[in-house]
Amino acid sequence: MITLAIAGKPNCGKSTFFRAATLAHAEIANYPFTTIDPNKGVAYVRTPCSCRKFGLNCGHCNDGVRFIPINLIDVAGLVPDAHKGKGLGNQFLDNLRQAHAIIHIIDASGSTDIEGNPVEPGSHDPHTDIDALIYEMSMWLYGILEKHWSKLLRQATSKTSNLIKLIAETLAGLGITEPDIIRAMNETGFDIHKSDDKSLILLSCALFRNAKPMLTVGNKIDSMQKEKVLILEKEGIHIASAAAELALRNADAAKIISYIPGNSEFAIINPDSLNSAQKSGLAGISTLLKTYGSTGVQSALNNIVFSLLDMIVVYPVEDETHLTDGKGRILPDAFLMRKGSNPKEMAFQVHSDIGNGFLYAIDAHTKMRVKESHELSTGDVIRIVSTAK
Ligand SMILES: Nc1nc2c(ncn2[C@@H]2O[C@H](COP(=O)(O)OP(=O)(O)OP(=O)(O)O)[C@@H](O)[C@H]2O)c(=O)[nH]1
Ligand SMILES: [Mg+2]
Repeated sequence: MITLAIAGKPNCGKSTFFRAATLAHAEIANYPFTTIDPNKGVAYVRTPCSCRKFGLNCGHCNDGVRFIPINLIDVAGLVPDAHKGKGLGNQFLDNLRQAHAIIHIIDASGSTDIEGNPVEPGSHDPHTDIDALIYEMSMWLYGILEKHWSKLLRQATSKTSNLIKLIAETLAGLGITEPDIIRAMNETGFDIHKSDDKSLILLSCALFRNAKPMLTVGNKIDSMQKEKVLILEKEGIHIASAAAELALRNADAAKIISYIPGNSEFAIINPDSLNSAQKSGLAGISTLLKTYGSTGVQSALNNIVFSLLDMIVVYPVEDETHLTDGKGRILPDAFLMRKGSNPKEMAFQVHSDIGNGFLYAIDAHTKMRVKESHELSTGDVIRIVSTAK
């Protein structure tokens, strides 16, 4: 399953974002290092369900909106020099190992300093937090690489191809692959014969960038002037209010409102049951939704999975006429796969036996056979025919 890690300096709203996205418990408070041990939970990406294209109601979506699970990890805050052990040190950076991508939360309202201490709103420039986090993560990776560097160079016997393999073996636990290393070497003009500290640091930065795509999320927009939020958005920062999303999801869970995550509106179920604080809270969030289109939490998750990680959604079925599995359930599974995946890879995602016994596949839209090498598209419903049951 895809895993995303939420990272950022202390007190920027990581746990609030995590709770809003998962409804799992996580401590939230206005001081640094509230979170020490990572919180882990299940969040969802949102996609139009393919059942509607067939005029069906699968029973696994919310009015045609399908939610597909992903893992989310909320880690401890990261302060300058964390890679040298400052703050909670770099132990939690290890939590990033398993992440396919990183959600970098910044406090866009500028109401916390670089170490997460509350300051006068607007007095801290959130842009500085972006570079600080990238620097810490890159230096952490550099630290790992540097520890092994002289041994790796010796074993590589001056051959770049050997070195690439050896680095990949050393960093395999971080999800860093040979193509990541080749790209990073090309980007930085790495030369095995001139590898000094500086070139190794540059390589580490590029490696991190390639291996762990990152979306910067400017949080706390509910406490900011619209003009300032729009400037950040223009700069390519994804804007969000995790607090607003958390309030909406909690109110939906309590049946106070009806809200589908990612929507630009919600409905109050019983207006007479609300006290005045609830009424004004919801009115404020309603204005925020009208102003920015959504709270930005769901769209952040979607953006990472579908844009940065380039995933598509495909649905395996056993019966391409009724779109059912062996138990008669309509489109019970929705898989996230890398763009460019083919039916045989999809068969392996269902089960390794199904993949090994792959014969051919049928596209439920066209009812035609598709080749093992056919590139799948998002929304495809595919029957896999395999010798394995
Ligand atoms: N106004 C506003 N406040 C928020 C938002 N998200 C979080 N906060 C507040 O920011 C403070 C820190 O929130 P947390 O979620 O605990 O932050 P964190 O990044 O997990 O903090 P650490 O675990 O200490 O690193 C709390 O007072 C939250 O209520 C938001 O979207 N808007
Ligand atoms: Mg926290």
